[in-house]
Amino acid sequence: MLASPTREQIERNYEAAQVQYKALGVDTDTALARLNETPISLHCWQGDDVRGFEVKEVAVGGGGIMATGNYPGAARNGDELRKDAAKAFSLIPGQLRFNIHAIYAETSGKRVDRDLLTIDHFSKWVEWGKANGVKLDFNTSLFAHPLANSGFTLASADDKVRHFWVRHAIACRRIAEAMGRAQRGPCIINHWVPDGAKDTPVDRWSPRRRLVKSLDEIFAAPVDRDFCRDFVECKLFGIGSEDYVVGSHEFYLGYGAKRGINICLDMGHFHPTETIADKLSAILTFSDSVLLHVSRGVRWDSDHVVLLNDDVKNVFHELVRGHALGKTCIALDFFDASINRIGAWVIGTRCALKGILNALLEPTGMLQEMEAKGDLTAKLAMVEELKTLPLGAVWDMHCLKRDVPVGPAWIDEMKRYETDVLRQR
Ligand code: RNT
Ligand code: ZN
Repeated sequence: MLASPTREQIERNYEAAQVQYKALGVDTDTALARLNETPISLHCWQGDDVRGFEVKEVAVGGGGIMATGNYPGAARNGDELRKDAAKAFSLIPGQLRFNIHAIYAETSGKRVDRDLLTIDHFSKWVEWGKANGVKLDFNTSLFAHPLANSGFTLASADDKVRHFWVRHAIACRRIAEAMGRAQRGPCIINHWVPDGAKDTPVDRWSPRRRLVKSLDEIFAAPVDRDFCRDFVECKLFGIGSEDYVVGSHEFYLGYGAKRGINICLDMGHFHPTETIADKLSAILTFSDSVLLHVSRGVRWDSDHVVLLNDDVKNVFHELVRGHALGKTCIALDFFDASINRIGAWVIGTRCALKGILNALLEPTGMLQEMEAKGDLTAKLAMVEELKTLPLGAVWDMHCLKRDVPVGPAWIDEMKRYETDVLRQR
């Protein structure tokens, strides 16, 4: 058993922390209330290594993304995935949403191609969401399909291929709209398109023109945007698209600005030393909303489990400092098949939440005043002093209040579930 603090210790530590933060003008209770109002969307694809439940004649991979590892216990169907997600949810405090990819349709053993998917194929997800008070988000799946093998989907020069994927994306928007109606609130739908080339394409222009055409066709389909809220996600490179990705950052920034579609920023989709924190104030000066894929790039991979690192802290600092938390849809995007998959969800989500809390506990007004007065030394010194304040004591109180394990106690619960459920699969 991993030792966790007792209730008395948690309360005592919280009271001491409260005094320390109060001295800086920060109210810890207010910070916790705001944290609790901030939803995070957990990605279904961590539970089964982005495999999905499609009935296929042959397994097809690709699309520039890949989960590596063979840790036992991946979910094999919707019931297992829902059960695993519920276990993860029980170990994470706060309002959680669940983010479904189109390949997680449940078609009762029938082969239904992606352009023919409807809300009926997601009825189990909708029922589960309703029964558990979990709102759903959605994604088009333009990979791991014979018509994606060429490396081009919506930007394909083959009209048959391009039309197929346009029909798929429109079908997905209708599904998102129906999910939104069922949950009486928006369903966030993300459009990520893997199209690109491995090496030195000499025509970078035509695929981009075709992607514009496809996106225009997709967004022209009438859906109620109160329920279906679209975002487009850029990328710098993928496996097999190292040299060129059609939907690059500049492409979607331009497309979004011109067409009034908001963009998704994945933290792993930029140059290794480029971070998204500085992009938020620029983008949100012009857009009313942004979707975040909280992720962690490591060298060539963009999808390691999220940790409480400076990148995560800085993203949430920017959002809180800019009063932009409410304009931001926060989702997670990573997949690691080399560790317990529930553990991956819980580590990543708890770290993202700690990142938000860390930002909410900042005496931003005080720092901004120092900066405005030109006292840059004091500002820098304060920024560093703040780093060792007792964030953990406030976080523990949050877990206690929300009735989820405090400290490392969740690791024991995860292990128990692994023995009882995952290793029996
Ligand atoms: C891929 C994108 C995309 C996917 C998911 C599965 O590079 O980040 O968001 O990870 O849609
Ligand atoms: Zn992503």
